[in-house]
Amino acid sequence: MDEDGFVPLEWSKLDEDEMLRRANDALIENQKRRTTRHFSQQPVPRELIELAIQSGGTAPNGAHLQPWTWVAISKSELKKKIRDAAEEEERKTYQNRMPEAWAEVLAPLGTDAVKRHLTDAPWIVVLFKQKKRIRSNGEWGPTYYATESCGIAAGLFINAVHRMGLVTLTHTPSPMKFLGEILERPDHEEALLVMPVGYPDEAAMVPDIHRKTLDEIAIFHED
Ligand code: IYR
Repeated sequence: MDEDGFVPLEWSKLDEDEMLRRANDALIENQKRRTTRHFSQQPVPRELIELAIQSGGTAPNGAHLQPWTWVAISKSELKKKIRDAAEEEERKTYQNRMPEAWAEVLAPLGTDAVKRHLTDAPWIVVLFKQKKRIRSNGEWGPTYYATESCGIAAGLFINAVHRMGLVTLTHTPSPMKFLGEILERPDHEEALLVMPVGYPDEAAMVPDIHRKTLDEIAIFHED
């Protein structure tokens, strides 16, 4: 291939033993990741957050429009404002808006309307999805598969945070409109996820839950 705008793929072959070793290592490492609600207030250098965001930004995404904006907040006053607004919405959700079918599956996870992690964690990263973008002709155009793209990006971000020895929690206050208002994001950006990042508290706890087995999550069709 010698088409304009293309460069050779940088790729090197691994032998099968090495592939298996790496696949196992990745699984073992990923199995250690847990979501905790208990964060230490110990500071985390901005550089680590920058690196995690850059990992998130490597995600495959619709038409390579990279339809995400990551807002990283360590400013205490702003974290408090976000916590207050999130708790106000969440109180309504937990008290009035949450159907029984939802409450029953959340109960074992110990979630509630108190969002201490939003002020305990040294950083909160809010991921916004860009619903529109400026075309090369200067007009507004749509983005494509922006939700899927941001979902993949969040996964890579979460993985990067885990690999650097920190913890995060995917918090989804609902509705999330207040985040765009507080963080002064334009209307074409929609908040998708709030991810506090930091060290776990020394006494951090996690629910005693288990992941589904391969047989429970996968179906293979082979020759
Ligand atoms: N958004 C609420 C409720 C919540 C919903 C699900 I689905 C969870 O897995 C966890 C919590 C909250 O953040 O508490």
